[in-house]
Amino acid sequence: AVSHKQLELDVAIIGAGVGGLYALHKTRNVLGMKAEAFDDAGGVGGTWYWNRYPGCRVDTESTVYTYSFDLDMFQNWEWSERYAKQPEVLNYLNAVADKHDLKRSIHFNTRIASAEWKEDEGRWLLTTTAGDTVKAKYVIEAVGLLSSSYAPQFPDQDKFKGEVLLASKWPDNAPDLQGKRVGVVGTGSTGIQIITALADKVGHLHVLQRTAQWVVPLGIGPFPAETREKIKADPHGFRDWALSTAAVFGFDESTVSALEVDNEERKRVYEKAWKKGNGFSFLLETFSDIPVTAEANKTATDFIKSKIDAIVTDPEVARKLTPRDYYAKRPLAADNYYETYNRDNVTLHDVKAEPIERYTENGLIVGGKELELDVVIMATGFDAMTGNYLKIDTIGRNGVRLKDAWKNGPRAYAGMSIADFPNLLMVFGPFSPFTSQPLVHEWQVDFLCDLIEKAEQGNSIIETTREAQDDWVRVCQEGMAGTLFEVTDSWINGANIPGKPRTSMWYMGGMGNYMTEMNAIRDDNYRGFEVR
Ligand code: NA7
Repeated sequence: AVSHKQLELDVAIIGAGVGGLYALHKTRNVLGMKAEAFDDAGGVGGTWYWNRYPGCRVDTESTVYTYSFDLDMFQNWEWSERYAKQPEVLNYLNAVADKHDLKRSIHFNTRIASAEWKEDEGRWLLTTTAGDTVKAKYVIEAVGLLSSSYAPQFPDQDKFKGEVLLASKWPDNAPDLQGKRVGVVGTGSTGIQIITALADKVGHLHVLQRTAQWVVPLGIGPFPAETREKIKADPHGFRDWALSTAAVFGFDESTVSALEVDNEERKRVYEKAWKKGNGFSFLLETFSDIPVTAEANKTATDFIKSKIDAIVTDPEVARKLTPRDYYAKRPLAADNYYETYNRDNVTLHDVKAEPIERYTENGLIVGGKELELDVVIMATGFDAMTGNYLKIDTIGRNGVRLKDAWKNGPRAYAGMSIADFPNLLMVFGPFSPFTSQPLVHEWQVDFLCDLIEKAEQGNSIIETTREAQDDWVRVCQEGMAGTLFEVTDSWINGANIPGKPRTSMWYMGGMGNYMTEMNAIRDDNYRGFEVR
């Protein structure tokens, strides 16, 4: 018989990405608890471990795509670029893990299959896919917002003699694409990075676009020296300022309506943002109401459309590249995106008009015609926010299953906990603020660790009330209602996954307001969390 390992912990952390690493550091190194982490990857890094596709990089400025807890690293880590490439981000996360000696407490290649609350013991029982068990007082799930890959399959894939690669699980032994005929399915953040990175390397690039998206330049360049100086001089001040903004992208959001200025001023603002680059900056730093009203939104899309028309030489290609949707999905940015379609070796296919039907030996049937391909790259996105939580069969108080509790969409309190699931804590869970990640992960982990410390003074139980959860969800849904994010199909509202309930899953009030609310909750004896 196979003998299974049994482990007893204070804190079990699921995930060794940006959130999980910091949760491990904080609980083990700072609070001195017996804490260990579990990840199905072979190393640290979470999303940065798996996403190794060509062109992969952050499109959030590296100035805020970082931890702040290690002051020395925050001040002195030498990012080479304003938008670090994937190997550099992964290298940074490894360096953090090594410096804080985290890896010895991480079980790699280990997937947690189920989690069950044992009421009589006040413990969670986790079981791995290998059958090993872990008992822990607290479980911190840091499982990733955009980590559960979505990979639709076209019929007859087994007949295809070429290779099909999934961008978000890019294999180390991926074939050399030099000179190859490559098809890219998907034109979200991932697709546009791949397309712009591969166009001048492959033989022919076929872009299989189902829905066009608004894309602005990213503005790749060296890490800005003046920001480096600012962070060095006052790291906490810089961090606190970044957290005080709504989206934590390293700029102050505009408070000016796009409709309160004249045409010329609008053009000046958009032109400046276009030159600077960055999707979030174009959406939020220019004017305050682009994602809020159709009229304001149109001023932004008219501007981007004018760029598409000016850049793309073939009017039919320009037409296909022009979205019909609002500019209210996750905003995209890549340098020379539209320029890429002027290349002779790049062909744009509108697969909404002419669908991808099936594979053949030599490629794909698209719109009834065979497209010969050596490699197909799937950049088809993620079951965002809830996907990874629901992959773990989670059973809370009185046998309540998470998949039933979330049948019509997720329910959670403050983005960090769920009624009926005591001591199950989440880093960036549903109804978290709509922001960039690392600094917000840190903030939530700090909050959760304060909560754990408080629980440790009593009976070690943190139990979110249904009432607090209902209130939080209602406030979040009211905040989302009426925004264009709600009515525009994307992973933000679950519309990208067939059959997934389409709901709001975000706190839309911004990080600054979120912290104010959370601090008030803490001062009110952790209202809603019922620490016993
Ligand atoms: P996204 O933004 O969800 O994009 C996925 C793309 O894949 C999008 O263009 C989809 O078209 C396309 N897609 C999905 N299924 C199909 C099928 N069956 N046929 C053709 N095309 C399809 O995912 P990304 O990975 O690019 O980015 C996700 C986030 O990760 C990103 O926002 C960053 O925050 C990091 P659709 O629009 O659904 O028609």
